[in-house]
Formats: sequence, C-alpha cells, structure tokens
Amino acid sequence: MIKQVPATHPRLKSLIIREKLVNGFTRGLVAREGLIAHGRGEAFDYLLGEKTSAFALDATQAAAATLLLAKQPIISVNGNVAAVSATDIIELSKYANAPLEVNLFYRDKKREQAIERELLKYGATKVFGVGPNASARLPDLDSERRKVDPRGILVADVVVVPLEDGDRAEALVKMGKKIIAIDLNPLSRTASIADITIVDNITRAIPSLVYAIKRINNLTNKEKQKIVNKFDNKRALAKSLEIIRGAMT
Ligand code: PTJ
Repeated sequence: MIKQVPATHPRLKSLIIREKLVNGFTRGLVAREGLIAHGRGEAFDYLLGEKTSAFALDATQAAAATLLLAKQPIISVNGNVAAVSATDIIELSKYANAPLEVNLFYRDKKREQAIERELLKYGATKVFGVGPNASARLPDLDSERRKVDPRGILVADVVVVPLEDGDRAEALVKMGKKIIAIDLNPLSRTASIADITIVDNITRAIPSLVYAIKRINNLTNKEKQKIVNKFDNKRALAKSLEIIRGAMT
C-alpha cells in the first residue's frame, strides 16, 4: 500500500506505478502476465537511470511530427497502458487527433469492456475495438492482436503501439503502416521493427509526446517532415543500448 511508503522514499515514483498496475489488475484491467511484463520494463528503466534520455526526446519529436502529419492515426491501448496512463493517453488522443483502440494480446470480453469503461470514465469520447467492433483481422498474424476495428487500426496510416513485444508491429509494417512504439526494451522485436521507438517509460513518454505536439503544432508540414527525416531509429536504439551498457560498467 502506497500510503505506508514515506514521501521521501527514493523509489516512490516506481512504487506508485507498481501500485497502479496492481490496482489495475484488481479492477480487471491488467492481465496477470501484464504484471510480469511491467517487471521487465522496470528492469530496463533502472538501467536507463529512470529518466528520459536525449535520444528518447529525439524520438518523441519525430513521433509528434509523424502524428501531426498522419491522415488517420490511431493509438492502441492494452491493459497495462490503461492502468498506468489512462488520462495521459486520452490527452494524447485529443492533441494528436487519434482515436483510441483496445487491442489485447490476452483478449477477453470482460477485460476489454473494463478498459473501455476506464477510458470513458477519464474522458475518452469514443473507444474502438471493443466486442463486435473488433470484426476485422490483420493478415499474417495468429495472436488475438489480429482482431482489430475496421474503422481503426485496419485503416490507420500511423499506429502508436505502447508496451508490446510482438509480431503485430511486423504485420502492421507489412501492411504499409508507420509504427510509433513506446518500449523500455530497445532490444524488443517491436522496438527494432518500428519506424520510431521511444525508449522510455510510458509514464514519462506520453506527457512529453503531448508537450512536443503542442510545441510543433504550428510548424508547416515541410518543417514537420524535416523533423521526421532527420530521425534515425537504428541510431537512437543503439544510443539507448550505450546508456544501458554504461550503467552496467
Ligand atoms: O493487456 P494485454 O492482454 O494486451 O497484455 C499486455 C502485455 C504487456 C502483457 C503484453 O503486451 C505482453 O506480453 O507484452 P510483452 O511481450 O511482455 O512486452 C511488453 C514490453 O513493454 C516489454 O518490452 C517491456 O520492456 C515494455 N514495458 C513494460 N513496462 C513498460 C514498458 N515500456 C515502457 N513503459 C513501461 N512502463
């Protein structure tokens, strides 16, 4: 219980995120496996110094420009995202003009409805991908993540995929979509296949993405495109690994 932890505790922020995950699990938002996935993220965050690197900020700028240039962007939401970043992701949806779609690896009816309720409770106006609305199928994908909304991920040109390490990103890339990943693990399959990977904790990444969108919103499309062209995902991932290597030595 976070109330028992003194405000001066050096790991308070990390403990608060843990508490949100556990609460999310108790309230039926998070899959059991989501707690394990969070542990993996925490380990990488620890090695990254639990702060946003300059390279993550570069990726955030490129992601902001890509979202503003997109014709039909969409934000994919899973259980962990709903538990730790519901209000942030709703703000991002508003400023990026990108709807939210529930897309789960461990899909079950109760949990998708609980996530939808959570998003609506915090101010989302519309949530795609719930129940019969996830009626389309992504080709070349066998997992439950293949079930998508024909108005959302299926037709989107840019997809934000936070917290997944899987083959969906690959299937989406094959379909010609641009992928913005948020993943603390720079070695994950999603991180390496994405066009832009923000190697940062989602709790820091989304607020800085919203800030970046507000900041560059008034630039011309040409200027936004320049930001995108300047960004090199492979280099940014290599730099994140350098930070991790540095932390180990
Ligand atoms: O809600 P569901 O059914 O869609 O399931 C969600 C999980 C997260 C269980 C599912 O997508 C999964 O199994 O994911 P993976 O394959 O464990 O990948 C999760 C990735 O997110 C890992 O690379 C973690 O390092 C990373 N990660 C975990 N917590 C965070 C994170 N990245 C950024 N911020 C975090 N807080």
